[in-house]
Amino acid sequence: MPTPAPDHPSPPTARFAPAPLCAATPEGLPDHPDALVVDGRATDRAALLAAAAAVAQDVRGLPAVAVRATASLETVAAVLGGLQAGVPVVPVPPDSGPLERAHILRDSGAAALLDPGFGPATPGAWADTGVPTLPIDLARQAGTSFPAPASDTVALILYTSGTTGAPKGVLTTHGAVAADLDALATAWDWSADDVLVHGLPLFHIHGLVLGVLGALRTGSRLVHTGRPTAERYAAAAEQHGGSLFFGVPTVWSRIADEPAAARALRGARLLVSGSAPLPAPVFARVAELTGHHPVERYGMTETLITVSTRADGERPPGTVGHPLDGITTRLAAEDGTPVPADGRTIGELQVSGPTLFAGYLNRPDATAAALTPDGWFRTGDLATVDPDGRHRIVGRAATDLIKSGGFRIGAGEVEDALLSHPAVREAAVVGVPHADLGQEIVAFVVAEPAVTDRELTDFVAAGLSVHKRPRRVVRVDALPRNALGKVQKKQLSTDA
Ligand code: MLC
Ligand code: AMP
Repeated sequence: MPTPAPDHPSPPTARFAPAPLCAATPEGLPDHPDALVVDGRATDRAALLAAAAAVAQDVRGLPAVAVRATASLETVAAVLGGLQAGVPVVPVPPDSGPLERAHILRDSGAAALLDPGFGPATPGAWADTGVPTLPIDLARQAGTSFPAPASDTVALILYTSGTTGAPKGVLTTHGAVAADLDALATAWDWSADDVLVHGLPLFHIHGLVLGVLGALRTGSRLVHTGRPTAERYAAAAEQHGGSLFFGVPTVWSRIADEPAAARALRGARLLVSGSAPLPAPVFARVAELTGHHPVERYGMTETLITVSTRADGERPPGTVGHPLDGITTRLAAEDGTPVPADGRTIGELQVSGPTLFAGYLNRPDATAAALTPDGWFRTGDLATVDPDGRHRIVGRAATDLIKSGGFRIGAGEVEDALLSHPAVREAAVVGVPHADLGQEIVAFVVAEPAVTDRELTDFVAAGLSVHKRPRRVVRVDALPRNALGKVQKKQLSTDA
């Protein structure tokens, strides 16, 4: 393994009092014509705030508002508008198919859908949903200011997969987001001097909470590259002076495969990886090409980011560092008893602190199951903690939660989608280790021979969303089952 270059010291930072989530500018921070650049379009903060205020006027008083969350300035204005109005925002993946979006819209109780593509001459992309569609027009600006919502007001309802069933809505409050962003700003020395670059989707916490609300709260400029490609990250470094780069491990792996693009990040201040484990070889290659040890941080939709290495600390590969300010962690054995922090003994990571969710919407059963009797969140991730407090994530307790390209996918949800195809009699979905995606979704099916693999993957992509599609389909005559009829996934082999 090549020797990574030394970590870079952090420069002095321009810290302003953090902006409330609903404001786009920390007090006293000068505006900038390119404060936010999303997929090549730029805005200053004042114009963004005024466009968001116009959205806020439209949605004020609604129980929740959905956003077709394309990677666009309109999505940013829509989310900010909902936050200003104190209305829970439900970001919906723009590629979500009818099954998934119908569930999200129904379950969240969204009374309107903000659609970046909707206008006088263009029908909304999802006019069929039965939820009234509203436009997001950046040219429509309002000067209204709204009182900052209380910290226990729900800011976002983010849908995330469990092992079975449809995705659950995670209730995330203004206070939780603010606490997390402030703790991250401290850990990463993240300030108004930074230019944040990423191209992650705007419907999960990585791209939206950290990648948009984080930039607004700290006052750093944001360059969203539309897509998270190596070339676009390199271009953002060169054209915009990007200093802070976010990516999931798949993005860092692809950057490591493009040496010229990777070298363009040498002038950055901090590279951050998260949402899935960063393989040690990718860490080493990124370090060699860019001169930076990536920061690795760990989190979940339900807890936000809770553990991270730091800008001013060591960043050895394979560790996610220490709990953020305000967060406490512990390891528990299967029977709930404490596991020693000896760097060797594996336990389930449990977390506590101000960044935790306020529960799953409409799912008190699932909320209760996710919490211990004394109120800690059971992450379901297996970890070790060494005597110095360094955390290492070593796996997941449930094999039916798949992480592919940084997306969390429930095996059960994909199986249900496959089983709704008339040619499929049985289906079992697993995550198989994959060099680029971390895990690849593989579907074992008992199906009519006439249906093609492509038809089945397209069926899932169209009904759920593109990233939930199996990348491989394996035909079997029958699924291996135990005496009780339960599928034995460990016996499924992709070797053939
Ligand atoms: C392929 N495509 C299809 C298709 N097959 N379209 C329709 N039907 C099919 N059957 C199209 C797609 O629409 C897309 O088109 C193109 O093919 C590429 O899609 P892909 O192959 O799925 O993309 P891929 O290259 O694999 O994406 C890699 C990636 C992506 C890294 C860019 O996985 C990604 O964005 N990951 C980020 C996930 C993330 O943000 N997770 C954070 C969760 S929060 P087109 O036209 O669009 O190219 C979290 C907590 C924490 O985890 O700690 O952060
Ligand atoms: P999500 O709910 O999409 O937010 O996914 C959360 C899951 O991503 C966690 O439970 C972990 O399994 C995984 N994860 C996030 N960050 C890391 C990391 N740095 N290392 C390993 N796994 C991670």
